[in-house]
Amino acid sequence: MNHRIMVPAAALLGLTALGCDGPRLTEPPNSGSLFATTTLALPLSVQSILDQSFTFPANLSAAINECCGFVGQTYTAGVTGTLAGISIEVVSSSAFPLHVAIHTVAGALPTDTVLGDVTLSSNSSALSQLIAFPQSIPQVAGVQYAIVVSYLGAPPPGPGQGQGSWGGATGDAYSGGALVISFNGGASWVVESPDFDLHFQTFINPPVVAIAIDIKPGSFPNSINPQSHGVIPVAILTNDTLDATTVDPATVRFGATGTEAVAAHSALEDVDGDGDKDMILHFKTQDTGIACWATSASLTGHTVGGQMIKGADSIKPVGCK
Ligand SMILES: [Ca+2]
Ligand SMILES: [Ca+2]
Ligand SMILES: [Ca+2]
Repeated sequence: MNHRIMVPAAALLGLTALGCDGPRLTEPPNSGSLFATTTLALPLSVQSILDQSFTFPANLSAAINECCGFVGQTYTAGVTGTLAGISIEVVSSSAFPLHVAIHTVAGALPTDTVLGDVTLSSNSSALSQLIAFPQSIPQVAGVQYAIVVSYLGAPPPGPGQGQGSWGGATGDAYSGGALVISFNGGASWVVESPDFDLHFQTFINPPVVAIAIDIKPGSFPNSINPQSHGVIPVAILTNDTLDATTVDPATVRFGATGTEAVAAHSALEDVDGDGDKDMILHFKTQDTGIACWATSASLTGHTVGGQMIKGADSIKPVGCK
């Protein structure tokens, strides 16, 4: 088989011309025109988790804009949530910016449905850089998606028109997807070889499950003196959407926004008397950031399985001067 875009990585770093049949329509762009310092490295939010990751071994690269203007890698989401971002391994000396899109996949090939896309301020991107998208991109565990790259404004693809290369490996080292290429601007796609995969990572923000909490169980209104040096008891109630015994108490925060106080103490008991165990936690009032004008307080955390949870309850500040 003639592998049209794959060459050993060492050779590809110099954008060695590859066996393409397309006409060479224009001269290569001025490689002296470099982009400003890339600014796409963004901090991941604390809740983001690394989902799919294929970064090793490295023995192949795919030339972008050589045979094909569009090069992609499909992947299978491992967890459900929204895409916090991706990373890819593309090196380039192109004068054109790299465009990155997430497509849906049908029959192992990208469709023309773009869930989100972004044009980088750079011609390249490293695995250490998070590429975030302005759109909220849903990810469903077990479903395939595709990362598709191209060079915006580059001359038509053809021999010598390679603008960059995306590192990867042979041997089907990533089983959840494959390298895909399009010879016709994304109108149709082919899997170059089921053995070929390109390096990438995906990061997911898990969905947050709304939970029921009861500040000061057994009493209402939930009077809190923000100047108190005592503790506030808060119950996480077990219901149809949450087994409170699965909450990791070390991850729980409570206060004005739900990010403030860590629990000074936690225990499992049937707080509301409905026969199932709930979690009762105590928080130092002075750690909660609750102000005299507050009308509610929030609790966040996650289960031992990584599920994010969030709940709120009303409060009535007292003792304020
Ligand atoms: Ca594969
Ligand atoms: Ca209460
Ligand atoms: Ca209960």
